[in-house]
Amino acid sequence: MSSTSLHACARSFFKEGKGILAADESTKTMNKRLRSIGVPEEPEMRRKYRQLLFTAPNIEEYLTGTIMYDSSIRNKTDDGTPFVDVLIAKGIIPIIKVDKSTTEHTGFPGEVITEGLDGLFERLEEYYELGARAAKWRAVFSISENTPTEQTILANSFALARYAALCQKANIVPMVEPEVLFKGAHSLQKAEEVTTYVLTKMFEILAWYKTDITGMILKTSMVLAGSEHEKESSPEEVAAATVRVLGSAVPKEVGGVVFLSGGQTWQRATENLNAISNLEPTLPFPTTFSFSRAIEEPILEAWGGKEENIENAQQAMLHRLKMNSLAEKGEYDPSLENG
Ligand code: 5MM
Repeated sequence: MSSTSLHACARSFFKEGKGILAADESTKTMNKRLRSIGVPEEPEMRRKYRQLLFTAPNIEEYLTGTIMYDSSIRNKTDDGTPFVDVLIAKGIIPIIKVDKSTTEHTGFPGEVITEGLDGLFERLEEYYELGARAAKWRAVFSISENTPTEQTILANSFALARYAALCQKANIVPMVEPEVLFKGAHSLQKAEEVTTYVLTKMFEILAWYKTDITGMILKTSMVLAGSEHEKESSPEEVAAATVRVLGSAVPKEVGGVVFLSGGQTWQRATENLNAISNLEPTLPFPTTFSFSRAIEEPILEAWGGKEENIENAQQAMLHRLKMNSLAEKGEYDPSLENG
């Protein structure tokens, strides 16, 4: 695919009032979610849960894409329809998680490195055939007195660059996700410094490695004080810091930027997204949401693994999507949560 087509494909994920659902939990993470609601950790329960999400009526009003895990992109509904066909029929573009998770970064205590490059091009070719038009790779950075180290930032950035180059060769838009963790006692200012540094380095390496910045999407953390910091950042503070970081560290020609929720409550994630959207016109690229936990927590709770709760769970999903859709337009008001 030409650079122009990759850019057009990246841009097609950004439509007013729409975002991306991150339903790409690995088996381990999905089992943790099922365990939290007392549901057996079985392949069939994971399939039923994904079926509930992908078949929920009217989600296409709020979604341009859904990130899937390897098992889901191959899975089917009760009547044998592949999940990807269900999504494509609704105009929702399948995105595939292609990293193979993180492992200890030897020599750098407390830090992790993302794996999954071996055989990646062949996997991407297969995913393209299965219907994926974008692929996601997540690197993780934690903030502490001594982290993230330069070595962890560089090693992860080189892996992100190689993955992005392979995606583009396979006509797939890379969604590069350098997540700076919310967990920790760091201040908002520290989060801003670290996120600016990580993004600047990563984009330097992506450019040096000759990847096409116009044909990729950045998936990033919002900039906020750590979960254990004495003071919770206000939406206005989060928005100002996030927009400053994006404005200074992200090349203006990038295809677009999406936000992860990172373990914030669903309400905070929506409020912060809303505040960011109000400042977004100052940025040279489009932005939207790509939440997992901040969309899925209320759905899992409403479902509880019971057949008779599916409709309620799908309504909970639609409600969260609608709230985030409003936030994407800067029109969210917490009073709408009950209305
Ligand atoms: C759904 O979680 C994704 C996969 O994580 P694991 O490999 O740990 O199972 C994750 O990459 C997700 O897409 C993003 O981090 C955004 O999720 P949140 O919950 O932060 O919005």
